Amino acid sequence: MKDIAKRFEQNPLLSPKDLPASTDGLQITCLLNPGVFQYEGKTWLLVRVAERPEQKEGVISFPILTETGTEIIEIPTNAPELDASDARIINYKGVDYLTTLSHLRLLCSEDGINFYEPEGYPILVGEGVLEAFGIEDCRVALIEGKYYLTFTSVSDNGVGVGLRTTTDWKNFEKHGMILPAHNKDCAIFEEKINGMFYALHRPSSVEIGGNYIWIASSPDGVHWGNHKCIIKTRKGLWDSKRVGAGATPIKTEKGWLSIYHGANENHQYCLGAFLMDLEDPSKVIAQTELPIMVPTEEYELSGFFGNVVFTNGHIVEPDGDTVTIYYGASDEFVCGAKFSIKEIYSLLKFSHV
Ligand code: MAN
Repeated sequence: MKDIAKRFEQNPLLSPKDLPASTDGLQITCLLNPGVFQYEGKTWLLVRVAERPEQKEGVISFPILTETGTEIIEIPTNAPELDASDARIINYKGVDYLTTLSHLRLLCSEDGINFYEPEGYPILVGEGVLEAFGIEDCRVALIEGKYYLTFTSVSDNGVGVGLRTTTDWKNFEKHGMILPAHNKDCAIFEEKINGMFYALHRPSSVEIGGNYIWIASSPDGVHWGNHKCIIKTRKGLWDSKRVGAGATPIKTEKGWLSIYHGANENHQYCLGAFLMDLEDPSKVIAQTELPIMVPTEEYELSGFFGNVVFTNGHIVEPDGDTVTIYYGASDEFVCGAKFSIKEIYSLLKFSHV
C-alpha cells in the first residue's frame, strides 16, 4: 500500500555508527525516536541512544544504572529461566530487563538533514531508581519560553513518564515521574487551553481496557488530572494492538492535529492521525482510517526491531502546511519525511455526532 509520507532521499539520516558511545565498553546498538525542536535558528534532535556491550557468543549482556554507576549484567543464553524471544526485552528468573540502556543526546543541524553533536551540551541520562533501565522517546514542547521534556522512564518498577524542563538546554530542572507505570507516549500541547495545560498520554490497562490514548489537564504542567480516554485500538485495522501519541499536537484551523503510532498483533508500527476540538481537545472530531505511513523501505523493514516507523518529533514548516517528521525506522535508524497537512486532512474521517 502506498502511503502519503515523502521520505528524505538521504534516509537514513543517522545510524548507530555515526556517534561515539557514551562509555568505554559500550556500543551504540540503536539511534532512534528523536524529540525535535527549534532553538537558536537550528533544528535540534534529542535522540534516543540505546547502548549495550559487544555481544559475545553464548552470553546476553546489557547495562543497567545503579547508585555507583553503570553495571553490566551477563546471562548465559542457555540459562533455563531466560526468555529472550523479543529483541528489546528479556525476562530472567521472572524479572524483566531491557536488552539496551538508553540515554538522550542533543544533535543539531542548519539544514534539517545533516546533524552533528554540538560542543558544550550535556547528555541526559537516567537518574535514580525509577530510571535505572534508562530514559527514552522524548517529546519536546515549548510553552511560554520553557521547553518541557516528557520521556519514558524505565526500571524494574515499571515504565512511566518523566519530566524535565529547561530554557537553555544546559541546565535542567527535574520534576520526577509525572505519570506512573504503566504509562508512556506523553505529549504536552504547546499552548494552554482555557488557562490549563493539556497532554496526551498512554497508560496501559491490564485485563480490562488496553493500550489507549488518554488526555489530561494540569494547572502547572507537572500535576495532571481530569483524565479521559480518547482514542482506542481498532480491531482488524493497522492499530489493533496499541496506539500512542507522537509529538506535541499541531494547532490547525480545524482543530488540534495529532500524528500517532499504532501497532497490530504482528508488531508492525504505522502512523495515523486524529483531530481534536480546538476548545475542548478531549473531543476527537476526526481520525484516519488508513495509516498515513507504513514501513516499506529496507531501513524500516529490517533492523534491530523491523517493520517499525515511530515518531515523537516534528517541525511545522513556515508554509503552515508541511510537517517534517523525524522518525525511528526499525528501532535502529533516524530518518526524516514530510507530510502535507492538507493531504492528511483528505484521509481524515469526520465523526457525525
Ligand atoms: C517497548 C519498546 C522498547 C522500549 C520498552 C520500554 O518494549 O518500545 O523499545 O525500550 O518498551 O519503554
